Amino acid sequence: MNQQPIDDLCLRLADALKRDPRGTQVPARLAEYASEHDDWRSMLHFSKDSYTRNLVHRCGPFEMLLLGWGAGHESPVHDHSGQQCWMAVLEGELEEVHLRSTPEGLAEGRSKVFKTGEVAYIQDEIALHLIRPRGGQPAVSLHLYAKPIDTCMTFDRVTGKPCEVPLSYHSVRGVLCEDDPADHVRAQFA
Ligand code: CSS
Ligand code: FE2
Repeated sequence: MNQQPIDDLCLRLADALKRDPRGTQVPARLAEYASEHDDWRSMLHFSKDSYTRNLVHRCGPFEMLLLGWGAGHESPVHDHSGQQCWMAVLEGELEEVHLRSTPEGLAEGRSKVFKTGEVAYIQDEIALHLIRPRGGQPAVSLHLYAKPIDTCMTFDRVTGKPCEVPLSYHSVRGVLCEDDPADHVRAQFA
């Protein structure tokens, strides 16, 4: 495998998380990568149907994904399975809306726009959230989940009803997953 800047980033992040599991250095590393590199383009796919989850790297402590957002796409309201999530915007602008679950349904909190090069952070104690691209334009984001997340809870926008959903990959290292994504993960990272 050729060592690309994004692979170098993964090595640095693995080292940073080993030294400090809270990931104090992660936002700076992600922002630096976002401003200097675009080798991620070879591992990104879009879909007209929904945002895509493209796996870059997976190991015990974390997974790194590229998310491709088409204009008008939106994530469900979701949690992060008790894990930490950093999101760096690589292209375009993304809006993050915080929400919390109440007995009466979902309550909306603050909304914030993240521009190219900016980094967002969330974990379950902060809020649930939803993500969507802004300005009628597509966007691309780089996500770090520590540890990897295979399922999450989604919440119905109207009733607030929770539902556990499996999370799958649209592609792994640029190769589309037409069959079982787990086979691609095993082939690349086992
Ligand atoms: N958590 C969502 C994206 S928004 S952080 C996901 O991984 O699909
Ligand atoms: Fe999220």
